[in-house]
Amino acid sequence: MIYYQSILKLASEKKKGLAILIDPDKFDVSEAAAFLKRIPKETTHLFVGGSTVVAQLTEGTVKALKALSNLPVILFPGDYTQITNRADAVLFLSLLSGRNPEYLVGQQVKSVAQLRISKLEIIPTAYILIDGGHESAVARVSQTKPLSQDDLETVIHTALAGQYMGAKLIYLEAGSGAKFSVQPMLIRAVKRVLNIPLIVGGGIRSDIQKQAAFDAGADMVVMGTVFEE
Ligand code: 1GP
Repeated sequence: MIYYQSILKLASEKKKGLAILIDPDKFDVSEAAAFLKRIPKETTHLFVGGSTVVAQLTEGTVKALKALSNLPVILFPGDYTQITNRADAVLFLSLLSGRNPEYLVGQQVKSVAQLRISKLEIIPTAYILIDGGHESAVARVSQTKPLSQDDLETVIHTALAGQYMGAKLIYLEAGSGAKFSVQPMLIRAVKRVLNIPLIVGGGIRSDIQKQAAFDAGADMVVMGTVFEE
């Protein structure tokens, strides 16, 4: 688990991870080199995935990124067709905020035929959708509702359920392009009860928002839309 260990190390040394999310649907591979020059120097990981991506696009995007960058490329798949052996690792997501069996375990079972013959590092991740003030693609595609930012208890219990079930990471997601990112108070409350790293993403567009998430206890922040634009 070298990629997971590197995230654990960041968290244990109180260093912060910054993942730039690349949605193959919105990414021009011929611009990959220019894109990589523009992302922040403190970037630690590249995440690749999206809610509605065509399979071949993921493969081409990962190939281009691996050729041009030494950063770890981690799949953040919207469904099992987005898995490609060319990446380094995969966040093995279970959408614990929802009650749609397809995204709790169905997609995971469908992914096994490919995963079991690949060298991808598999990182079990509890994925929790939080209301970001918009209709997110995750909610639309998964047909699930996000948890309210005000319902601290449910968010905390969902994150802990993930940890008790063996997740290695908790991902609080406000949804790509969220109007409101996950509030620092919520990040702080979740981080306080966890003993695994916490990833936060969705609607984080500025250094100030990013720093606020870090200060509240996020071990890694994910930013996508702001760099897509
Ligand atoms: C979405 O958390 C990520 O899955 C990133 O969101 O595109 O809003 O940065 P943004």
